[in-house]
Amino acid sequence: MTIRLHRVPLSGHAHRVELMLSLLGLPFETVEVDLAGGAHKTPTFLAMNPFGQVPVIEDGEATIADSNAILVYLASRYDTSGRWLPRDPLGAAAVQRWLSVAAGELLNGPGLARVEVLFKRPRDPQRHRLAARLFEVMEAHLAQQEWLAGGAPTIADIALYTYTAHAPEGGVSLQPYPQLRRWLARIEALPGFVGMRRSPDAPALSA
Ligand SMILES: N[C@@H](CCC(=O)N[C@@H](CS)C(=O)NCC(=O)O)C(=O)O
Repeated sequence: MTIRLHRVPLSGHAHRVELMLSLLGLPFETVEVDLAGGAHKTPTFLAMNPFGQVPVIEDGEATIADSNAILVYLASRYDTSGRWLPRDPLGAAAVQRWLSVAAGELLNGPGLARVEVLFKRPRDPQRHRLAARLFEVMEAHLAQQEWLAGGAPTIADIALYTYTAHAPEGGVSLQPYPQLRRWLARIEALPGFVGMRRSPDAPALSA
């Protein structure tokens, strides 16, 4: 059964789902949603996600919205090894902690700094302060362990990857964070890794 991923190519939320699908080796097809044309606010789309946002997946009879919820679903349903979403109490809590960071600090800092640049919106300096605080915390954490939620990659790493890797597109440099850059490289070396398209006039990702 082919999974349908409703997405836009420059959405890091959608990319984290595409990356997980690819790492799990699952067959999927992408459905491009015309956000500029308001396709995500039509009754058909709102029936899949009342918040009117990508990503959404359709997997047979199941429709799931929200990138982190989709990562939980994919790992729970398809990862027979159980390594992407640990079930033990401490492992599960460690993953959930970083999923919250992905929906909070990561989005509100580097994620929205990138949106401001890409869509030429007014700049809020608070985005860069949040990004610096987040990346300092991640840098210290990754000096202690190779992956965010323990000794092996989990959906926590996938949830945090895209908007961290693409932070330079929002003018947030990754140069001060060598541990962070090594962690990005470890994710990029995973079998099945696929990157997200860069914005055409964005700065180099290594900036
Ligand atoms: N919590 C949601 C956030 C998704 C989100 O912000 N999607 C953006 C694109 S990156 C979107 O669809 N924006 C259109 C809108 O909000 O109208 C998730 O993790 O999937």
